[in-house]
Amino acid sequence: MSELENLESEILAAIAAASTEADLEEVRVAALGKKGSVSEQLKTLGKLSPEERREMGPAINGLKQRVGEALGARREVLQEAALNARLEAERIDVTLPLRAAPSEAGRIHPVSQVIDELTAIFADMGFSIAEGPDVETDHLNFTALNFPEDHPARDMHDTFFLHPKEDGERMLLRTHTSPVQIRTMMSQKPPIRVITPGRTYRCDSDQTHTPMFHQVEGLVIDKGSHIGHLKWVLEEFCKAFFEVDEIKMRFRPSFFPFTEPSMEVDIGCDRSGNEVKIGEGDDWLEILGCGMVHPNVIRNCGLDPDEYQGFAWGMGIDRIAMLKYGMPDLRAFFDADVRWIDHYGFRPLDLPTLFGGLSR
Ligand code: 2NL
Repeated sequence: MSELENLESEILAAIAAASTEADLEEVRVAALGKKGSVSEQLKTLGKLSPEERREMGPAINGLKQRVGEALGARREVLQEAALNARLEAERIDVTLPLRAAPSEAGRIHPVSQVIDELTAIFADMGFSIAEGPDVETDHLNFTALNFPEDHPARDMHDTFFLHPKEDGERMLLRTHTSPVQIRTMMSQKPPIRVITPGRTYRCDSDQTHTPMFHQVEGLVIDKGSHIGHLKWVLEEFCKAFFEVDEIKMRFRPSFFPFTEPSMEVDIGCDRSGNEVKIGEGDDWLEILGCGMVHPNVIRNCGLDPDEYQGFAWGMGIDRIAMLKYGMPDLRAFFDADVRWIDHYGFRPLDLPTLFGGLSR
């Protein structure tokens, strides 16, 4: 075999062996590049005699052309193989379900859900929502509510106090939402119908108590409001909230400094199974406290107790949320565990309404 034939078979073998376009490019440079083996052969033509050149010229150029064609053919094969491999690797199943958008994947905390439900129920009865600051004065949290100076609830052990201000006044974290209702009575003329959902704080932490918890209170002040109205409002609320047609309620005498008379309210329930069922059975469950607003409280807000009277109630939102949605552990409410909120949370666009259903 001549030198040229040897070179040609070597190059064609290298082309056939190249398995990627990058390998093939190396073969091309080694053969047809400036210093490539075929190019070096072409350079020898200048030194040959005219006769030799007439023979070798077409032979080397023929080699160059065949190598070029082989490179082109191999490149096409490799390109097609690369494309097929990519199509195979990037294959997608367009029939798979979509991943949820962030607005779909987010969840509403059960406490927020219950506040929205309470809002829907009481708005329907003509109540407004009132809100106030978490940091309150001793006067609005205790004194205006007829707590005596030495009442145990004012104790350091139950109430979070802030450092005293320069004038000596000690602010505190509200222990109930009642100061919001005091503010409402001081700033609005009756008739008053408000509910006050919000955060409240007590120095208490165990299985069933967290230092921050949620409360909702209700207040009605008018000239002729009486205990019969109170009973009706609470019955309608309980039926709507627990989404049952009938519910048994029991009013027991109790004591709060800010109401007279004061009552605690139990609802009928069934505890025979694993969970508490509301609206059936022969057991009782305490869910709220209430009463007729004490005349001292009405007077402390600048209203005449001989002209105006009313009723109020209060209950724990976290507790009724646990009851309604069967969540066994209060502390999980504030752990910010995404697995818990995925399980117990509510869809962001399913707003509770009386016509659409509170919890569906
Ligand atoms: C309970 C009991 C109650 C009130 C809260 C209230 C507010 C004002 C005047 C009179 Cl401004 N009363 N609120 C009344 C009775 C009971 O809460 O057990 N809460 C968890």
